Amino acid sequence: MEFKITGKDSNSSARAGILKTDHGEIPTPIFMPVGTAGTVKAVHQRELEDDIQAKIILGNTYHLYLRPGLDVLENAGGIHKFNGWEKPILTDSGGYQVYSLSNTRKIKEEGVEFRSHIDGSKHFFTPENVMDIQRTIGADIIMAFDECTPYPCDYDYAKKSMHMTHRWLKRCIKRVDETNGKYGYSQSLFPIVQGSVYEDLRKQSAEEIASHEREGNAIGGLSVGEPHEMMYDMTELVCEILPEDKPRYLMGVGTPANILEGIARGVDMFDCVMPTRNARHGILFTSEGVINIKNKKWQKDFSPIDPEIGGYASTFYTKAYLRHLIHTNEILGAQIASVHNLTFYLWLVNQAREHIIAGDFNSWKNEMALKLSERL
Ligand code: PRF
Repeated sequence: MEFKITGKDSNSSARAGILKTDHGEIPTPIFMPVGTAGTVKAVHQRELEDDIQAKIILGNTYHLYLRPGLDVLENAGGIHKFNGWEKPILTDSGGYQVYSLSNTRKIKEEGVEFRSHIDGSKHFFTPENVMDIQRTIGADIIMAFDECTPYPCDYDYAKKSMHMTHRWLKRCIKRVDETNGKYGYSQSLFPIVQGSVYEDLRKQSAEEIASHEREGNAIGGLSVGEPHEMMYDMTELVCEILPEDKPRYLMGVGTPANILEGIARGVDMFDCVMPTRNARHGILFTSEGVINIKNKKWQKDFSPIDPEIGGYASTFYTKAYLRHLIHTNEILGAQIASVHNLTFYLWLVNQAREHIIAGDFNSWKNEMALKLSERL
Protein backbone atom coordinates (compact mmCIF):
# COMPACT_ATOMS: atom_id res chain seq x y z
CA MET A 1 0.00 0.00 0.00
CA GLU A 2 1.21 3.48 -0.84
CA PHE A 3 -0.02 6.92 0.27
CA LYS A 4 0.84 10.12 -1.55
CA ILE A 5 -0.20 13.58 -0.39
CA THR A 6 -1.15 15.70 -3.38
CA GLY A 7 -2.40 18.88 -1.74
CA LYS A 8 -2.39 20.69 1.60
CA ASP A 9 -4.58 23.48 2.94
CA SER A 10 -2.60 26.41 4.34
CA ASN A 11 -5.25 27.50 6.85
CA SER A 12 -5.92 24.13 8.47
CA SER A 13 -4.37 20.64 8.70
CA ALA A 14 -6.52 19.33 5.82
CA ARG A 15 -4.77 17.37 3.11
CA ALA A 16 -5.69 15.61 -0.12
CA GLY A 17 -4.01 12.39 -1.16
CA ILE A 18 -4.15 9.11 -2.99
CA LEU A 19 -4.08 5.74 -1.27
CA LYS A 20 -3.05 2.85 -3.52
CA THR A 21 -4.20 -0.69 -2.77
CA ASP A 22 -4.05 -3.87 -4.83
CA HIS A 23 -7.77 -3.35 -5.60
CA GLY A 24 -7.38 0.20 -6.84
CA GLU A 25 -6.75 3.80 -5.83
CA ILE A 26 -8.65 5.74 -3.20
CA PRO A 27 -8.65 9.55 -3.40
CA THR A 28 -8.62 11.10 0.07
CA PRO A 29 -10.31 12.50 2.08
CA ILE A 30 -12.78 9.66 1.61
CA PHE A 31 -16.00 8.38 3.13
CA MET A 32 -16.45 4.59 3.25
CA PRO A 33 -20.04 3.33 3.02
CA VAL A 34 -20.71 0.70 5.68
CA GLY A 35 -21.48 -2.77 4.35
CA THR A 36 -21.70 -4.57 7.67
CA ALA A 37 -22.67 -8.01 6.37
CA GLY A 38 -20.93 -7.70 3.00
CA THR A 39 -23.72 -5.53 1.60
CA VAL A 40 -24.28 -1.79 1.83
CA LYS A 41 -27.89 -2.07 2.95
CA ALA A 42 -30.44 -1.53 0.14
CA VAL A 43 -27.74 -0.57 -2.41
CA HIS A 44 -26.62 -2.51 -5.52
CA GLN A 45 -22.93 -2.78 -6.42
CA ARG A 46 -23.68 -0.96 -9.68
CA GLU A 47 -25.26 1.98 -7.83
CA LEU A 48 -22.29 2.07 -5.46
CA GLU A 49 -19.96 2.33 -8.40
CA ASP A 50 -21.85 4.50 -10.91
CA ASP A 51 -24.11 6.79 -8.85
CA ILE A 52 -22.48 7.01 -5.46
CA GLN A 53 -18.94 6.62 -6.85
CA ALA A 54 -17.78 4.82 -3.74
CA LYS A 55 -14.06 4.00 -3.80
CA ILE A 56 -13.91 1.70 -0.78
CA ILE A 57 -16.52 0.00 1.40
CA LEU A 58 -16.39 -1.37 4.91
CA GLY A 59 -17.34 -4.77 6.30
CA ASN A 60 -17.51 -6.10 9.84
CA THR A 61 -15.52 -9.08 11.10
CA TYR A 62 -18.10 -9.79 13.80
CA HIS A 63 -21.01 -10.12 11.36
CA LEU A 64 -19.16 -11.89 8.54
CA TYR A 65 -17.62 -14.40 10.95
CA LEU A 66 -21.09 -15.27 12.33
CA ARG A 67 -22.81 -15.22 8.92
CA PRO A 68 -22.06 -16.45 6.25
CA GLY A 69 -19.04 -17.77 8.19
CA LEU A 70 -15.42 -18.29 7.24
CA ASP A 71 -15.95 -21.55 5.38
CA VAL A 72 -18.26 -19.87 2.85
CA LEU A 73 -16.01 -16.82 2.47
CA GLU A 74 -12.89 -18.91 1.95
CA ASN A 75 -14.62 -21.13 -0.60
CA ALA A 76 -15.84 -18.04 -2.46
CA GLY A 77 -12.22 -16.85 -2.72
CA GLY A 78 -12.63 -13.96 -0.26
CA ILE A 79 -15.09 -11.14 0.28
CA HIS A 80 -14.48 -9.37 -3.07
CA LYS A 81 -15.37 -12.50 -5.02
CA PHE A 82 -18.28 -13.27 -2.71
CA ASN A 83 -20.08 -9.92 -3.04
CA GLY A 84 -18.76 -8.86 -6.47
CA TRP A 85 -17.17 -5.59 -5.27
CA GLU A 86 -13.71 -5.65 -6.86
CA LYS A 87 -12.62 -2.29 -5.42
CA PRO A 88 -10.96 -1.86 -2.01
CA ILE A 89 -12.62 -3.16 1.16
CA LEU A 90 -11.78 -2.49 4.83
CA THR A 91 -12.93 -4.72 7.68
CA ASP A 92 -13.37 -3.54 11.24
CA SER A 93 -12.00 -5.99 13.77
CA GLY A 94 -15.03 -6.69 15.91
CA GLY A 95 -13.40 -4.67 18.69
CA TYR A 96 -16.45 -2.44 18.62
CA GLN A 97 -19.33 -4.69 17.51
CA VAL A 98 -18.58 -7.25 20.24
CA TYR A 99 -19.28 -4.54 22.81
CA SER A 100 -22.27 -2.95 21.14
CA LEU A 101 -24.10 -6.03 19.80
CA SER A 102 -23.33 -9.29 21.53
CA ASN A 103 -25.48 -10.33 24.45
CA THR A 104 -22.93 -11.11 27.09
CA ARG A 105 -19.24 -10.50 26.88
CA LYS A 106 -16.31 -11.06 29.17
CA ILE A 107 -13.17 -9.06 28.49
CA LYS A 108 -9.97 -10.76 29.63
CA GLU A 109 -6.30 -10.27 28.84
CA GLU A 110 -6.46 -13.25 26.49
CA GLY A 111 -9.42 -11.87 24.51
CA VAL A 112 -13.20 -11.38 24.58
CA GLU A 113 -15.73 -14.12 25.19
CA PHE A 114 -19.16 -13.28 23.79
CA ARG A 115 -22.51 -14.70 22.78
CA SER A 116 -23.84 -14.17 19.28
CA HIS A 117 -26.72 -11.66 19.02
CA ILE A 118 -28.29 -14.07 16.50
CA ASP A 119 -28.50 -17.42 18.27
CA GLY A 120 -26.76 -16.97 21.62
CA SER A 121 -23.88 -19.28 20.64
CA LYS A 122 -20.60 -18.78 22.49
CA HIS A 123 -17.45 -17.45 20.77
CA PHE A 124 -14.00 -16.20 21.71
CA PHE A 125 -12.15 -13.40 19.89
CA THR A 126 -8.44 -12.92 20.52
CA PRO A 127 -6.00 -10.56 18.78
CA GLU A 128 -4.55 -13.62 17.02
CA ASN A 129 -7.75 -15.23 15.77
CA VAL A 130 -9.20 -11.84 14.72
CA MET A 131 -6.14 -11.40 12.46
CA ASP A 132 -6.66 -14.92 11.06
CA ILE A 133 -10.37 -14.22 10.52
CA GLN A 134 -9.61 -10.98 8.67
CA ARG A 135 -7.04 -12.82 6.56
CA THR A 136 -9.79 -15.25 5.55
CA ILE A 137 -12.40 -12.55 4.90
CA GLY A 138 -9.77 -10.92 2.68
CA ALA A 139 -10.20 -7.13 3.02
CA ASP A 140 -7.43 -4.83 1.75
CA ILE A 141 -7.25 -2.95 5.06
CA ILE A 142 -7.73 -4.84 8.31
CA MET A 143 -8.09 -3.35 11.78
CA ALA A 144 -6.35 -4.18 15.04
CA PHE A 145 -8.40 -5.78 17.81
CA ASP A 146 -9.06 -3.08 20.42
CA GLU A 147 -11.39 -2.10 23.20
CA CYS A 148 -13.54 0.93 22.46
CA THR A 149 -14.22 2.55 25.83
CA PRO A 150 -17.70 3.95 26.43
CA TYR A 151 -18.47 7.59 27.31
CA PRO A 152 -18.31 8.57 30.04
CA CYS A 153 -15.44 6.40 31.21
CA ASP A 154 -13.44 6.95 34.41
CA TYR A 155 -9.75 7.68 34.09
CA ASP A 156 -8.50 4.47 35.67
CA TYR A 157 -10.60 2.25 33.45
CA ALA A 158 -9.62 4.23 30.33
CA LYS A 159 -5.94 3.92 31.24
CA LYS A 160 -6.08 0.17 31.91
CA SER A 161 -8.11 -0.44 28.76
CA MET A 162 -5.71 1.61 26.64
CA HIS A 163 -2.73 -0.40 27.89
CA MET A 164 -4.57 -3.64 27.11
CA THR A 165 -5.36 -2.33 23.58
CA HIS A 166 -1.62 -1.62 23.19
CA ARG A 167 -0.68 -5.14 24.37
CA TRP A 168 -3.31 -6.59 22.03
CA LEU A 169 -1.83 -4.55 19.19
CA LYS A 170 1.58 -6.17 19.67
CA ARG A 171 -0.08 -9.59 19.43
CA CYS A 172 -2.02 -8.50 16.29
CA ILE A 173 1.20 -7.28 14.65
CA LYS A 174 3.12 -10.45 15.51
CA ARG A 175 0.37 -12.63 14.04
CA VAL A 176 -0.22 -10.58 10.92
CA ASP A 177 3.51 -10.31 10.19
CA GLU A 178 4.04 -14.05 10.44
CA THR A 179 1.13 -14.90 8.10
CA ASN A 180 0.25 -14.04 4.49
CA GLY A 181 -2.92 -13.07 2.67
CA LYS A 182 -4.79 -16.07 1.25
CA TYR A 183 -5.81 -14.64 -2.10
CA GLY A 184 -2.66 -13.17 -3.62
CA TYR A 185 -3.05 -9.48 -2.75
CA SER A 186 -1.68 -7.63 0.25
CA GLN A 187 -3.58 -6.68 3.40
CA SER A 188 -2.52 -3.73 5.56
CA LEU A 189 -3.06 -3.65 9.30
CA PHE A 190 -4.13 -0.32 10.83
CA PRO A 191 -3.61 0.07 14.61
CA ILE A 192 -6.14 2.07 16.64
CA VAL A 193 -5.53 4.92 19.10
CA GLN A 194 -7.70 4.80 22.25
CA GLY A 195 -7.54 6.77 25.52
CA SER A 196 -11.12 8.05 25.91
CA VAL A 197 -11.29 11.84 26.36
CA TYR A 198 -8.11 12.19 28.46
CA GLU A 199 -5.40 14.28 26.84
CA ASP A 200 -2.44 12.51 28.45
CA LEU A 201 -3.81 9.07 27.54
CA ARG A 202 -4.57 10.09 23.95
CA LYS A 203 -1.07 11.50 23.60
CA GLN A 204 0.49 8.35 25.03
CA SER A 205 -1.67 6.12 22.83
CA ALA A 206 -0.93 8.10 19.66
CA GLU A 207 2.81 7.85 20.39
CA GLU A 208 2.59 4.10 20.96
CA ILE A 209 0.54 3.57 17.78
CA ALA A 210 2.89 5.76 15.72
CA SER A 211 5.94 3.84 16.97
CA HIS A 212 4.80 0.69 15.14
CA GLU A 213 5.10 2.49 11.77
CA ARG A 214 2.26 0.65 10.05
CA GLU A 215 0.87 1.74 6.68
CA GLY A 216 -2.02 3.68 8.19
CA ASN A 217 -3.41 4.59 11.60
CA ALA A 218 -6.88 4.87 13.10
CA ILE A 219 -8.49 6.87 15.87
CA GLY A 220 -11.09 4.93 17.87
CA GLY A 221 -13.12 5.54 21.00
CA LEU A 222 -14.64 8.81 19.76
CA SER A 223 -18.17 9.65 18.61
CA VAL A 224 -19.49 7.50 21.45
CA GLY A 225 -21.63 10.23 23.06
CA GLU A 226 -19.03 12.84 24.07
CA PRO A 227 -19.64 16.50 23.12
CA HIS A 228 -18.51 17.33 19.58
CA GLU A 229 -15.90 19.84 20.79
CA MET A 230 -14.27 17.12 22.87
CA MET A 231 -14.13 14.81 19.84
CA TYR A 232 -12.57 17.60 17.76
CA ASP A 233 -9.97 18.39 20.46
CA MET A 234 -8.95 14.73 20.82
CA THR A 235 -8.78 14.30 17.03
CA GLU A 236 -6.57 17.37 16.72
CA LEU A 237 -4.21 16.25 19.47
CA VAL A 238 -3.88 12.73 18.04
CA CYS A 239 -3.41 13.90 14.42
CA GLU A 240 -0.50 16.10 15.51
CA ILE A 241 1.30 12.99 16.76
CA LEU A 242 0.39 10.38 14.11
CA PRO A 243 2.82 10.37 11.16
CA GLU A 244 1.98 12.93 8.51
CA ASP A 245 2.84 10.64 5.59
CA LYS A 246 0.37 7.86 6.52
CA PRO A 247 -3.42 7.89 6.14
CA ARG A 248 -5.46 8.64 9.28
CA TYR A 249 -8.85 7.03 9.78
CA LEU A 250 -11.42 8.40 12.28
CA MET A 251 -13.66 5.43 13.07
CA GLY A 252 -17.45 5.69 13.07
CA VAL A 253 -17.65 9.43 12.28
CA GLY A 254 -20.12 10.93 11.65
CA THR A 255 -22.42 13.78 10.64
CA PRO A 256 -21.47 15.84 7.57
CA ALA A 257 -20.23 18.63 9.87
CA ASN A 258 -18.18 16.14 11.96
CA ILE A 259 -16.51 14.91 8.78
CA LEU A 260 -15.56 18.43 7.64
CA GLU A 261 -14.13 19.23 11.10
CA GLY A 262 -12.20 15.93 11.02
CA ILE A 263 -10.76 16.75 7.58
CA ALA A 264 -9.71 20.19 8.87
CA ARG A 265 -7.72 18.45 11.63
CA GLY A 266 -5.89 16.09 9.26
CA VAL A 267 -8.15 13.01 9.01
CA ASP A 268 -8.25 11.21 5.65
CA MET A 269 -10.81 8.40 6.08
CA PHE A 270 -14.26 8.13 7.64
CA ASP A 271 -17.08 5.58 7.95
CA CYS A 272 -20.49 5.74 9.56
CA VAL A 273 -23.87 4.01 9.38
CA MET A 274 -25.56 7.41 9.57
CA PRO A 275 -26.24 8.00 5.84
CA THR A 276 -27.73 4.52 5.30
CA ARG A 277 -29.48 4.12 8.66
CA ASN A 278 -31.01 7.60 8.59
CA ALA A 279 -32.09 7.07 4.98
CA ARG A 280 -34.24 4.13 6.00
CA HIS A 281 -35.98 6.42 8.49
CA GLY A 282 -36.56 9.18 5.95
CA ILE A 283 -33.80 11.52 7.15
CA LEU A 284 -31.99 12.94 4.12
CA PHE A 285 -28.73 14.89 3.96
CA THR A 286 -28.70 17.48 1.19
CA SER A 287 -26.48 20.35 0.07
CA GLU A 288 -29.08 22.72 1.60
CA GLY A 289 -29.41 20.99 4.98
CA VAL A 290 -31.20 18.06 6.63
CA ILE A 291 -34.67 16.99 5.47
CA ASN A 292 -37.18 14.76 7.23
CA ILE A 293 -38.94 13.55 4.10
CA LYS A 294 -41.89 12.20 6.11
CA ASN A 295 -42.98 15.76 6.96
CA LYS A 296 -46.18 16.94 5.29
CA LYS A 297 -44.19 19.89 3.96
CA TRP A 298 -42.80 17.69 1.16
CA GLN A 299 -46.11 16.11 0.08
CA LYS A 300 -46.44 18.21 -3.07
CA ASP A 301 -42.84 19.25 -3.58
CA PHE A 302 -42.08 17.94 -7.06
CA SER A 303 -38.50 19.24 -7.15
CA PRO A 304 -35.61 16.72 -7.35
CA ILE A 305 -34.20 15.46 -4.04
CA ASP A 306 -30.93 17.37 -4.52
CA PRO A 307 -30.02 18.47 -8.06
CA GLU A 308 -26.79 20.07 -6.81
CA ILE A 309 -24.91 16.84 -6.10
CA GLY A 310 -25.56 14.89 -9.32
CA GLY A 311 -26.22 11.15 -9.38
CA TYR A 312 -29.29 9.38 -10.70
CA ALA A 313 -31.36 8.92 -7.52
CA SER A 314 -30.81 12.48 -6.28
CA THR A 315 -31.63 14.21 -9.58
CA PHE A 316 -34.31 11.95 -11.08
CA TYR A 317 -36.68 11.30 -8.17
CA THR A 318 -38.78 14.04 -6.58
CA LYS A 319 -39.16 14.78 -2.88
CA ALA A 320 -42.92 14.17 -3.12
CA TYR A 321 -42.46 10.72 -4.64
CA LEU A 322 -39.77 9.69 -2.15
CA ARG A 323 -42.01 10.96 0.69
CA HIS A 324 -44.82 8.75 -0.60
CA LEU A 325 -42.51 5.70 -0.79
CA ILE A 326 -41.09 6.16 2.70
CA HIS A 327 -44.54 6.97 4.06
CA THR A 328 -46.03 3.75 2.68
CA ASN A 329 -43.00 1.70 3.72
CA GLU A 330 -42.18 0.72 0.15
CA ILE A 331 -38.81 -1.02 -0.28
CA LEU A 332 -37.90 1.37 -3.10
CA GLY A 333 -38.09 4.28 -0.64
CA ALA A 334 -35.24 2.84 1.45
CA GLN A 335 -33.27 2.17 -1.73
CA ILE A 336 -33.59 5.68 -3.19
CA ALA A 337 -32.97 7.38 0.16
CA SER A 338 -29.86 5.23 0.82
CA VAL A 339 -28.38 5.88 -2.62
CA HIS A 340 -29.12 9.59 -2.22
CA ASN A 341 -27.54 9.94 1.24
CA LEU A 342 -24.42 8.06 0.19
CA THR A 343 -24.17 10.11 -3.02
CA PHE A 344 -24.31 13.19 -0.80
CA TYR A 345 -21.55 11.94 1.57
CA LEU A 346 -19.26 11.08 -1.36
CA TRP A 347 -20.06 14.43 -3.01
CA LEU A 348 -19.14 16.19 0.25
CA VAL A 349 -15.71 14.58 0.66
CA ASN A 350 -15.02 15.11 -3.02
CA GLN A 351 -15.88 18.80 -2.69
CA ALA A 352 -13.60 18.99 0.35
CA ARG A 353 -10.81 17.40 -1.72
CA GLU A 354 -11.27 19.89 -4.56
CA HIS A 355 -11.24 22.83 -2.16
CA ILE A 356 -8.08 21.55 -0.45
CA ILE A 357 -6.38 21.34 -3.83
CA ALA A 358 -7.74 24.77 -4.86
CA GLY A 359 -6.44 26.24 -1.57
CA ASP A 360 -9.69 27.60 -0.09
CA PHE A 361 -10.78 24.63 2.03
CA ASN A 362 -11.06 26.34 5.39
CA SER A 363 -13.36 29.18 4.37
CA TRP A 364 -15.48 26.79 2.25
CA LYS A 365 -15.69 24.38 5.21
CA ASN A 366 -16.91 27.02 7.66
CA GLU A 367 -19.68 28.13 5.31
CA MET A 368 -20.66 24.57 4.38
CA ALA A 369 -20.71 23.22 7.95
CA LEU A 370 -23.23 25.90 8.94
CA LYS A 371 -25.48 25.14 5.99
CA LEU A 372 -25.35 21.39 6.49
CA SER A 373 -26.63 21.44 10.05
CA GLU A 374 -29.71 23.44 9.07
CA ARG A 375 -33.03 21.59 9.31
CA LEU A 376 -35.26 22.30 6.36
N1 PRF B 1 -12.84 0.64 17.54
C1 PRF B 1 -13.16 -0.19 16.50
N2 PRF B 1 -14.17 0.11 15.66
C2 PRF B 1 -14.86 1.25 15.85
C3 PRF B 1 -14.56 2.14 16.91
C4 PRF B 1 -13.49 1.82 17.80
O1 PRF B 1 -13.16 2.54 18.75
C5 PRF B 1 -15.49 3.19 16.80
C6 PRF B 1 -15.59 4.37 17.68
N3 PRF B 1 -16.40 5.40 17.18
C7 PRF B 1 -16.30 2.91 15.69
N4 PRF B 1 -15.91 1.74 15.14
N5 PRF B 1 -12.48 -1.31 16.31
